[in-house]
Amino acid sequence: MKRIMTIQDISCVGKCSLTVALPIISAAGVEAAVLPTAVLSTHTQFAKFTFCDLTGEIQPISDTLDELGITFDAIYTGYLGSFEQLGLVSDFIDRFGKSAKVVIDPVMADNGKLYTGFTPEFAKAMAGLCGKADLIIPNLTEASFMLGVPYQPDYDEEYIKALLKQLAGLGAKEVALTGISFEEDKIGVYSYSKETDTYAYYANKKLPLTYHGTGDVYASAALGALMRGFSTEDSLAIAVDYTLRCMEKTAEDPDHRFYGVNFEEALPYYIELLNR
Ligand code: PXL
Repeated sequence: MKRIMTIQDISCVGKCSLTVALPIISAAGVEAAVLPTAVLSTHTQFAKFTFCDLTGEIQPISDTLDELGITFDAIYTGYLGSFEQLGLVSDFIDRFGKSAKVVIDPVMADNGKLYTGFTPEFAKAMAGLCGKADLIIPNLTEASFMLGVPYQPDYDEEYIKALLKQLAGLGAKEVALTGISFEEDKIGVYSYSKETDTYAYYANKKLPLTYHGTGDVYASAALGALMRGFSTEDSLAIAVDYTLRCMEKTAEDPDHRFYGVNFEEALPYYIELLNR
């Protein structure tokens, strides 16, 4: 059984980061080890939240796991809260990443805006960390901030391809841009592989809705599929289909929470996709 390490916060309520990554990766039949970077009462999109920083735990946990000889098949990072954490995660990748696939979701921003607490300087530092990845999974806003270019929601295919090449210039072997749409009723992922110098695009239905937490669901589902042996292209496509189903389940539920998607009800479909 594969074992991955995911490094991100735990938001007690909010259906994001670790509370999403753990169940999805477990459903893929992959052991999910966690390195929590902070404990928040909720994610930062709520009107108020507590934030307990666990930066000081990263090094001792890393040292102890290393001394025990524990290794990982992948390292998957999501929301990281400070420059210091970026440095510690970079050290973690140096230590455990040689035989592990490194997947970085540079969670920082969406819809043209940085999330509360992030700055353009942080985005530049995150871009540095992305240089160590095998695969990065930003959305268009995160990509724009990391490259220091204006957020351009009106794009064409040439623009996306050029952006992907610039992102690959940060150092990652493969780059996937999420939330890319060229037709009103379709949305998906555009990816680029430096090794083969090839692009891929996969899209499914675009719902006239947006929900919080879909980025974390997407990256976790892609990681689970990668660990199950699917190619990057197929893993990114499986994650598109699963994320759409999560959104559909949410839209069907008149009592759905405002802060996340009903990813739990779509887990059987995810497992079905992985077993095809
Ligand atoms: O879903 C991304 C995310 C993860 N963790 C925390 C967040 C957010 C987005 O706002 O605030 C704490």
